[in-house]
Formats: sequence, C-alpha cells, structure tokens
Amino acid sequence: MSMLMSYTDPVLLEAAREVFQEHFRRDPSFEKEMDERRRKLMYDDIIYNISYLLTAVHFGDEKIFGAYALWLFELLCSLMKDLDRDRIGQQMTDHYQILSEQFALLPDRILDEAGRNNAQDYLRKAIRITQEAVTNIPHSGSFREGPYGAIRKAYLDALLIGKTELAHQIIQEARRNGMDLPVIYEEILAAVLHEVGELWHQNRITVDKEHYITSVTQSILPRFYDDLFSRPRIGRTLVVCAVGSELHEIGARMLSDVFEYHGWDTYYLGAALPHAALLKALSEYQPDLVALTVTMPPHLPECEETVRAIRSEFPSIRIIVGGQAFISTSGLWEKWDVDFYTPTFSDMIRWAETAFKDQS
Ligand code: B12
Repeated sequence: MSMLMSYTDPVLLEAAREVFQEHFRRDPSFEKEMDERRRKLMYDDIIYNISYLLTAVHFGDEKIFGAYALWLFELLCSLMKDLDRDRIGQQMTDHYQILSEQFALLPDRILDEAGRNNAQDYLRKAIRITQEAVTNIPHSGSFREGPYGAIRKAYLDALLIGKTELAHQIIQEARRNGMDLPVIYEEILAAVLHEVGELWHQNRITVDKEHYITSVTQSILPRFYDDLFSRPRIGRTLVVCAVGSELHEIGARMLSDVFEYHGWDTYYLGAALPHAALLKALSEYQPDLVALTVTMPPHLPECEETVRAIRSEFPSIRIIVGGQAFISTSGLWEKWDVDFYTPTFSDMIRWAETAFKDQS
C-alpha cells in the first residue's frame, strides 16, 4: 500500500458500499435491527474498519487490527443494548468474513498480493478474537474461583452462545465425575443464575438471554430425578413454595429436590401460591416441615402473614424461610416465629438432620 494512499479512495468506498449491502443480503435480521441512524453509522464504521485494517497491513502489525476488533466489539455491545453479545459477535464475524471477500478483490494499486494475504490473516484473527470476546465477560466476585469456578464458567459460556446441548453435557459430565446433586444445584446452577442476574443488571446480556438460560436450567433439573427417587426414604415430609405473587421459584424447587435427595417426601407447590391454597395443602399432606422462599422484598410482608397463619393453624409443623429477600434484611427472620433461616442448602440439611433426629 502506498504511504500516500487515501482511505477514501473510490475503490475503497465502493468496497465499503458492497460490504454494507452484502450484510443485508446475507442476513435478513439486519433489516429490523438497523434503523436509519444505525445504517448511517454502520456505513461510516465500515470505512473506519477498513482504515484500521489497512494501517495494520501497512505496518505489518496484526496487533493494530486485533486490538481494534476487541475494542469495537465491546463498544458495539455498549451501544446496541437491544442486541446481546452473541448476536453482535455474529454480526462482527460475518462482517470480517465479508470484508475478507472484498479485500481479495482489491487491485494491486491498493494492496499487493502480500498485503492482501496479510489482510486475510488479520481478518481471520479478528474473527477469533471476537468469538472469544463474546463469552469473555468480567465476572463478579468469586464466580470463576474455587473448585467449581471452571465448570461454572464453562456452563455459562455454553449458554451465552446458545449451546443448549453442550450445557447439558457439561452438567452430565460433572455428575459422572461424582459431583452430587446438592453441589451441582448450589455451586453450579444456582451460582450461574445469580451471575446471569448480575449480567442482566449490568446490561451485559438481554432479557431474552436471561430467560433462555433460566429455561435451560429448568430443563436440567428433571434429569436428576431417576437418581432422586431411588434414594432411601426417611419417613419425613416437606412442603415447599414461593409465597404470594413471587414468581422466582427455582430456589424453591431446588430446595425441594435437595430434601428429596436426602430421603424426604416432598411436595413442591411452585410459585405465586395463594395463601389459602398453601393452608389447604398443609392440612392434606400434614408435613413435618414447610419451607417458604422469597426473592423480592415486597413479598416479605405476605410471607410474614403466611408464617403467622401456619403457626396458628398448624402449630406442630416446623417452618424454615429463605431466599434472596432475606439477605438484604437486618436479620428479619429472627423477629418472626420461624424455626430456621439460612442462605445455603448445606446448612439447611445439616439443621434438618439435627432438628428431626430425636423424633425419628
Ligand atoms: C430467573 C429470574 C427471573 C425469572 C424467574 C423464573 C422462575 N421460574 O423462577 C423471571 C423472568 C420470572 C423473573 C422476573 C423478575 N425478576 Co428476576 N431474576 C431471575 C434470576 C436471573 C435467577 C433467579 C434464580 O432462579 N436464581 C437461582 C436460585 C436457585 O437462587 P435463589 O432463589 O437465591 O436460591 C438460593 C438461596 O437463596 C437459597 N434459598 C432460596 N429459597 C430458599 C428457601 C429456604 C427455606 C432456604 C433454607 C434457602 C433458600 O437456596 C438457593 C441455592 O443457594 C435472578 C438473579 C439472582 N440473583 O438470582 C433475577 C432477580 C432475582 N430478578 C430480579 C428482578 C428485578 C426481577 C423483575 C422485577 C424483573 C422485571 N422488571 O420484570 C421480575 C419480578 C417478578 C416477580 N413478580 O417476582 C432481581 C431482583 C433485585 C431485587 N433484589 O430486588 C434479580 C436479583 C436480578 C438482578 N441481579 O437484579 N426473574
């Protein structure tokens, strides 16, 4: 490439126009994703991308384009909040592919053969860098640390790029390697859902992705059931539900499964259970224990009301409460007439083993 060549050479502008149009020809989603404003920016961006690529080729320095590809991907993720990282990654890898096809056609006046080859090489690397960036999200706290960090990340990465089957395989493999149900539930599946909530909160993933990951997780739980029901029974009964209009129910369901795993007979009543329906169920199943879960603090008053009603109508049933709503209180549960609260399944099972020991 000549030192004096302009990035706005008509041949390059024509190539940019071709790249722009090819995106719309190749991918029908572009029509609805790109409004007028975005189309204008997109065209300018293509010219900008070409200028970076030619600069990298000019200096024979792949890092110039590689670093730019990463920067551009993160910028687009911040700007196009309605699209998730996976989709933007797809757009950008298509983009580098289309650019590569156009660059192969550039005349020697713009790039000689060696330059064209270098450009192809840099574009291939930009594709790889972008694909890696899709799942390379800064995670909160200890998400990637400890003995379960790697598997949590592998499971979440698979879901962030829509690989449902791979996500299932990762969990099945953990099972085959001897990780038992309560650990998989709490250390992998629950931890990943908490992280997904963080990513949604930070606007790093879109709501549809959050729902998809939730639904895949829900589809994984029944795969443990053969094991669950074949375990020895201990003659204890548990009723579990998410109170009031609480829609977050996966914690409640997991809790029910963990008790079932420890030999309890459980009745999991799902989300948003009306108060009266719960009392009816308690009278029918006569459980030893009832577990109530609350995620959203506005449902706490309803939970308190439910606890009062259970105490007065079924004084012999023990009550435990849990869920994220309690984490952000100053020990609220201690002011209620409940038997136990803990944020973790392992503590809960330890408590149950002691609390029901004398009576078995
Ligand atoms: C999936 C999800 C949803 C799904 C729920 C689907 C379903 N079928 O359950 C849907 C889409 C319905 C949803 C809706 C909403 N959600 Co939502 N959701 C989540 C998400 C991503 C995962 C929830 C989950 O299943 N976690 C995994 C389970 C296993 O964890 P857990 O419930 O905490 O349970 C663990 C412990 O707490 C404990 N435990 C739980 N219960 C009990 C009970 C007992 C007795 C014991 C001992 C222990 C225990 O054991 C479990 C294992 O460790 C969370 C993120 C997060 N931090 O969890 C956000 C999150 C809870 N949602 C949030 C919000 C804001 C909402 C909405 C208001 C969004 C909206 N604008 O519409 C609505 C409100 C719905 C409603 N009316 O209740 C916020 C809540 C913020 C807050 N504290 O106020 C969160 C934290 C996301 C975030 N980071 O901001 N959500």
